[in-house]
Amino acid sequence: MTTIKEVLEDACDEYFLPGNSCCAGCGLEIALRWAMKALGPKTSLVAPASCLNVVVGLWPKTAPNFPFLNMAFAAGAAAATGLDAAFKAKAERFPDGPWKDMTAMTFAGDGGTTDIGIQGLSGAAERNTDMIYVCYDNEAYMNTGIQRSSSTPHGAKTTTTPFGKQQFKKDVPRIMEAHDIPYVATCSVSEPLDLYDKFKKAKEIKGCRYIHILAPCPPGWGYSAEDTIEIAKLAVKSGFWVLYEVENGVKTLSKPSRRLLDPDKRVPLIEYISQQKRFSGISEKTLMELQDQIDKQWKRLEAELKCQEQI
Ligand SMILES: Cc1ncc(C[n+]2csc(CCOP(=O)(O)OP(=O)(O)O)c2C)c(N)n1
Ligand code: SF4
Ligand SMILES: [Mg+2]
Repeated sequence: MTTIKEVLEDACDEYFLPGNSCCAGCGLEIALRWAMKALGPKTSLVAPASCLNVVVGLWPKTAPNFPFLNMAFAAGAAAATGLDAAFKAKAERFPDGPWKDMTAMTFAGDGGTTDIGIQGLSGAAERNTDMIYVCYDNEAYMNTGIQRSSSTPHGAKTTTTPFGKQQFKKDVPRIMEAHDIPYVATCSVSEPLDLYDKFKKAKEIKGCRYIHILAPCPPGWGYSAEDTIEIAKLAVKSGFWVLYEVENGVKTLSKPSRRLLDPDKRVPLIEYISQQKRFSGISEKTLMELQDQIDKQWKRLEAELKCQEQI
């Protein structure tokens, strides 16, 4: 894994600039800052309707120091498809122009990915469009006042699930895996070096790449801004959020999650849940259902990894 010293030497430039209007402790900001450090300025970003459109601010004081395109809510993947086609056509026509080796990337929220954007995303994946699609997952529609999305976890309160969400979180990385695209990865903002390495790797791969980042949101989840990293760490350590990569169909657990195949190594889920107001008053029954779902996800992972070894 890249070390922090190497990042400071090789990627000290900042592309998502400070002074933006993210809330203090915003997971999205950390995710984008580190992703851009890995990708560099020859990246053109598509942002469907989300907090990201707003936090970048107004020209001439905008935070992104790279090409940035605000897009309609459902059109994230379609817009990156168009950008990629345009870059390739321009690069062929003007070989000395700036379009060669541009990366088209969508950076969408969970609402823009797991709900309204999934049709366009699935289409782009089926075509193996040469782009990176990122979902920063704060587990609700934060920009419009904390409404539930299909990525909101079971038991979490939002303004549209005031007694806790009944359904379970949709597993979109697994859906993307089923598209047989060259690269799928999950990340957490609490593991920035892991995130950095995954984006570096994704940059070198051709075809459709999908990266799903857990990006906690202090006002939406109900915790203090200074606790973002701790909360994101607990999501990983409790086994709630698994870090892995799938490269050409081969799945590997990433280092922070590897030892958690042993259930005794996972910290109790309640340590993660109890720090967030959105889970306040959660019943024993709901907590057990959530735990069951997490255990099931690990059992399935274990079976998949064993099956791979046998092939
Ligand atoms: C078609 C359409 N419906 C609704 C909206 C209003 N809207 C803007 S941002 C947003 C929430 C986006 O949620 P998510 O993708 O999770 O990003 P986040 O706000 O959490 O960063 C909504 C509903 C819109 N812009 N377009
Ligand atoms: S509401 Fe949440 S995701 Fe949006 S800017 Fe604030 S912390 Fe970030
Ligand atoms: Mg969201």
